[in-house]
Amino acid sequence: MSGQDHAKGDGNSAYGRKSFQRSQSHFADRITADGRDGWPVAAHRYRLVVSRACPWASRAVISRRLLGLEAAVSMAVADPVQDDRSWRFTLEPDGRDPVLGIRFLSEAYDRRETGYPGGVSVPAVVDVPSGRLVTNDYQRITLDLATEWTALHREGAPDLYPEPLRDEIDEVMAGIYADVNNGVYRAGFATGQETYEAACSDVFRRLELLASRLAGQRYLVGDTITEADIRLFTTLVRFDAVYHGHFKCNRWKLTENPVLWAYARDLFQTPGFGDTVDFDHIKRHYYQVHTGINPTGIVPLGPDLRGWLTPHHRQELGGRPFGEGTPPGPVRPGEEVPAAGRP
Ligand SMILES: N[C@@H](CCC(=O)N[C@@H](CS)C(=O)NCC(=O)O)C(=O)O
Repeated sequence: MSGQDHAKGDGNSAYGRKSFQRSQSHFADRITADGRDGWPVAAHRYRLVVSRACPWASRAVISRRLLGLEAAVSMAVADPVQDDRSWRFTLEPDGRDPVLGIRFLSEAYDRRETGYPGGVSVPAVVDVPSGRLVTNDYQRITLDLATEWTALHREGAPDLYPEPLRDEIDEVMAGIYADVNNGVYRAGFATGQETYEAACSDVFRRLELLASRLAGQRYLVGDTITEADIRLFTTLVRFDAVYHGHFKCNRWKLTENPVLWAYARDLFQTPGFGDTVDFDHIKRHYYQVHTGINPTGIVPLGPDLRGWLTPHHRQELGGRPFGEGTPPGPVRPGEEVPAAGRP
């Protein structure tokens, strides 16, 4: 099955002998207010293609909700289980994305570059009129939603990447990326004991540091939600469901770390975060697609999700989740997470 995170550059697959290496996003055009790459910010022009299983894509799903870009940028949700042609629109009744008219995300990649040999990944932003992929640059997409799309933000949208805090946000996010977001993958796909142990240690060392930071402050940087919180949340919310078991990051469970568990619940219960999470998609994707590390494809029944909705008391630390702004309204009709994926 090719539906796996690809490793490029050294010719090894993610399951090769060397340690797991995440590929660079190949299509890195930017959609900007001034349109300098040929892709100007515009309402109803672009379609965000995601999997709710994917932590990198989930960043964009959350940002789109927090910023109120749902009307301006439509969203396609792929089947969490890829086949040998990768991401597909089999959740739609006729197996085709209703806006792009395609059955596989690879068709948008092909229209952009014929014969592109790399992996087909989400998140992907597709130009609706031409059907061409614009970008799959997961590190950039959310920063641009926050800073280039401001003309189309909802009233009361938060500033997720405030100018005066950018150096600090970038520094925190660099550690989160290396040791947490990608660290769990390095542990999960390690094929040698030492590589696994090093990666797993990185994960928990960084999580402990982040827990100390968050013990006395509600959010990672400043006193409002920023891009850094989105990036930590997308790994934490998957932790007990897939990273603890499937990826062997099992020194402790999220639910056993009082600070991070309360922090994650606080965000989960904030409009725009938990209402985008589909635990059913998350579990089926990881356990069924990564057959190299779970050959039976069996999806475990647990964990019990009810704790996600319990009181977190983090408001006692102060903080203003949306700064001067307001929370987003309800999820758009048709974009609700099905009951099977919710706590
Ligand atoms: N674009 C990046 C990151 C995004 C990413 O890894 N997305 C995963 C899902 S979580 C994906 O689409 N993997 C499918 C594949 O690489 O075939 C990459 O190529 O590594």
